[in-house]
Amino acid sequence: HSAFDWADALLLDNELTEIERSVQKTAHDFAQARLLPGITEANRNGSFDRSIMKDMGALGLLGPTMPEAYGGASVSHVAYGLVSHEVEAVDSGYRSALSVQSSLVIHPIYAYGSESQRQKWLPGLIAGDLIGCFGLTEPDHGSDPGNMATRAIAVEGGYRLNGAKIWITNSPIADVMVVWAKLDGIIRGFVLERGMQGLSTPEIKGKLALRASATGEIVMNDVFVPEDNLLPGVKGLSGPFGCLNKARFGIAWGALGAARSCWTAARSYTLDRHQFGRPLAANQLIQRKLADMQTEISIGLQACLKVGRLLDAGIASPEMISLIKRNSAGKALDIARTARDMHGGNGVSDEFHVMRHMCNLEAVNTYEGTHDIHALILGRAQTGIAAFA
Ligand code: TGC
Ligand code: FAD
Repeated sequence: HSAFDWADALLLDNELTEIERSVQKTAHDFAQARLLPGITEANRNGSFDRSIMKDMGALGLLGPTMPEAYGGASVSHVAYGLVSHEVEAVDSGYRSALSVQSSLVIHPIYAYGSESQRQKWLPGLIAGDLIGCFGLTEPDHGSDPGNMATRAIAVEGGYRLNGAKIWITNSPIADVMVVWAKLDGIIRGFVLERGMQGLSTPEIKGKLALRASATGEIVMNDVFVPEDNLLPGVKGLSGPFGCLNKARFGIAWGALGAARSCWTAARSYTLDRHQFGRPLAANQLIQRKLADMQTEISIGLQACLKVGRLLDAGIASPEMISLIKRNSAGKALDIARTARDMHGGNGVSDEFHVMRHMCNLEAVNTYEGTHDIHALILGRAQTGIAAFA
């Protein structure tokens, strides 16, 4: 038999292609060298440095599955998942910025946009010169976006939009905003640009999660949007949900990156720290916690890999993505809470990182469909009964 690698118990690395391994290494080295050193200060100050997006773009980490014709790296969904995993190992806020840009802005412009819209926005977004955001959630419609109140009406040369989106990652710093609104009762996607009259993006202050990510509103007061900024290729809820499928897939990989950091931190800490004359790690209770973390992360990543291969083969279903998003986010949150506990008093200090991950994962468990909403999606799929309402 071969030796057991505790850090990669089920040999995920063996399943990757050469290209995927090299993308993972690029993302890992970038995250550790460029993101990790500043994260504690950024989290304390609640600040996001927009040059991070340019640096990600320069390495091909934004919209990595996009064709080369638009500046993309044209790599697999698994490679995209690995990028999310490595970036979120440092902070879920940085992975949020990457997810929104890649899955919620670049993807819809590519999948639903005209050729001229692709040419206009994709190269800048993929390079990180432009920052995008995605407005679906509203103050009164979060889990139930189908009942959104934002309206578009047709006017000479385009549309007028009225409404408000809330909890929007990157809205305060975004140059372009993919906004979903009802036009004659049907949900359509519009690309708004900073500077349009009547458009504002106030920042949300006082967050106790994802502090290193900018979050805000998109307030639209009679905003005129030219005809050229309507995404022609999609109508109805399947538009925003088609984007969410991609983002939720990346989050499933990402949350386990945060979990991995918490697990390995708890392992190192309990090996180093002595109480009662021996390492904490010598205790059965501690080892059991480490074994549970290793098990959930290893199994969870195999599920992400499986769904990634199915996505690349074009045969993944949205329910599979709900299953892994829910599993990864929920398990990662449990792991982060346990790792925080295993660090004792030091665990509440930001210098040890685990509590920051724990707070972030509360939001990760909520956004992109809450843990319970994904349970209801899976419940509907197996009973045929929609329990939402
Ligand atoms: P339902 O009847 O289920 O479906 C309506 C139409 O949509 C289609 N559809 C999908 N299409 C593609 N992919 C999916 N996953 C789809 N799910 C549904 C469906 O086929 C149907 O199409 P058609 O053509 O027949 O009309 O709609 P419902 O209103 O009953 O939906 C229920 C529910 C709960 C599943 C859905 O509303 C839901 O998923 N809610 C959660 C909302 C959510 O996830 N919001 C995320 C906002 S973005 C965000 O959080 C970004 S944070 C990112 C970061 O910072 O990293
Ligand atoms: P609600 O829908 O009000 O849910 C509250 C609680 O009720 C939850 O526990 C939920 O599970 C439960 N619940 C709701 N309906 C049911 C039901 N039928 N049965 C049982 N339980 C139910 N949105 C965007 O559009 N773009 C973004 O970029 C974005 N970024 C975000 C960033 C952050 C930091 C956060 C926190 C959120 C972000 N969101 C974004 C919004 C996010 O998607 C929503 O918060 C999420 O979908 C939940 O909606 P809600 O907050 O209105 O909660």
